[in-house]
Amino acid sequence: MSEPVFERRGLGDVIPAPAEVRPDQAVTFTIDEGTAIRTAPGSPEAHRVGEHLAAVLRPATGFALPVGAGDGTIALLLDGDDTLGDEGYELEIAADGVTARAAAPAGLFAAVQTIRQLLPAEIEAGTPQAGAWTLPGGRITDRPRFAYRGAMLDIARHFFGVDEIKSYVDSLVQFKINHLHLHLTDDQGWRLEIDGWPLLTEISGGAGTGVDGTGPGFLTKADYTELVAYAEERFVTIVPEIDMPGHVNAAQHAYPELTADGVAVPQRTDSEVGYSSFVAGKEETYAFLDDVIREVAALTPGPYLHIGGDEAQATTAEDYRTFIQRVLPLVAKYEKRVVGWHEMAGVELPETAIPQYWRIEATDEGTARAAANGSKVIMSPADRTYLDMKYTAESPLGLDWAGTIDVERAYGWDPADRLPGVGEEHLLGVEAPLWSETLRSLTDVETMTYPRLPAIAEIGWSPRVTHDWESFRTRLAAFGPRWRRQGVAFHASPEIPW
Ligand code: TNX
Repeated sequence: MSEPVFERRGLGDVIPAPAEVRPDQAVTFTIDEGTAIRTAPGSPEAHRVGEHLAAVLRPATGFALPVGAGDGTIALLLDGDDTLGDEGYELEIAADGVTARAAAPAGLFAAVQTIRQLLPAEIEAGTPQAGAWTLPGGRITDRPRFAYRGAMLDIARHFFGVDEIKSYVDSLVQFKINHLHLHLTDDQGWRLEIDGWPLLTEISGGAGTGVDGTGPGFLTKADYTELVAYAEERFVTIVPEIDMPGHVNAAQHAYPELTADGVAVPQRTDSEVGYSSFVAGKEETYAFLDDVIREVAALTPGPYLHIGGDEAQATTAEDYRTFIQRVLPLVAKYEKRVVGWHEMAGVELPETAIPQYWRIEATDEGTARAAANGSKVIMSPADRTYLDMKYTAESPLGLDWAGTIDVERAYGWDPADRLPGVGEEHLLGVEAPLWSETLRSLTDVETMTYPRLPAIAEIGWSPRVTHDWESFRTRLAAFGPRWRRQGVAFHASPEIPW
């Protein structure tokens, strides 16, 4: 009986599209039971990337795939050209072996994601499959357009635990996403344990604190630390957000000293926004925030701390300014770089501060001024990148205040053209936020994320010249069978030839 033949992949069948692809149709490389993975000698990180590749390949191939500095026909080397930057790589697939070269371990990790996608979809199976594990021959040279390619998960409106967030990281990294922004606090709930302020999580992380009174939950410091380490091993930086001065009902419910009159506010689990505010003129506010920011900074190895700043309709313009000007130095004191929703740019910012543009208007003066002053901007326009927007009017999950977003709409824009005064050189990158008012499970999260996140990931990584909807939708179709085997839920948008 002959073995079933797996469908072969083309060298360019990758999301995000690589910068340069030179196929060699005459050549293939086939992984077999004798294949070993050779990693750069003396680099524990390269070894870890090798182990990551082996862990991806072992279940479906059933091969041993040893990883070491000795022999091996799949080589992950750190002698790449400096022009590749931290995340770039060169991948050569020849008849006698596969060689990935990078200048830094993150580049090898990116190369591994490409290798994974170049194998037949059966590679995602959890048990051994019979067939030939053949890679298309040729050479890829690849590096990201933007340094920051993010996703955001709102664990305040609905809590998602350590295992769910790890699983989310696992699916995101396949598209070379390198930041996960965690929206940790909001009006409904406070989801990160803070020493000295235990009621934040005891009360506002307790039962019934999700939207509409759904489940409890918060991350202990140990949980958060475990997540940060898990993400870091996959070259993902966690960006923690403590939203302020609005979106603070949960904090003011737990601690009455944070309200204007010292009386605790009632718990709220509805989806309204813009009704709560820290008190800009009260010293208790800043004593509290000094503790919170110090702790979050201490738990977070990444450079960023997100202070929210959005929808502060319950804060006067003067108080907003006072408040932001008091908080900026606190973040600096604990050696983090401020990220904030772009409303923050209504206040004069240091050039290290990063506004994240989220609205749907065609212009924003504050963001443009900040960019002119040297700030880098993260682009998350709600009408393109918001993963919580419905795909169509019929979508059972999601909201529609920014319109509906099908895959073509998520793909059909460019961050350098989005806001006057904010061009390519002003951009740190792009992020796709997922707010969780209507979500209840990891399946819901995945259904809203896939297949739109790959569109945002490609916009963030691939050179503009590669942007092509027809090519993208064909490449995207290949993920249907992969996600099914991985157990990742997705919305089977009719625009895609699955
Ligand atoms: C706006 S986007 C918000 C969130 C909501 C979201 C729902 C932003 C910075 N604030 O509070 O969850 O819309 O789409």
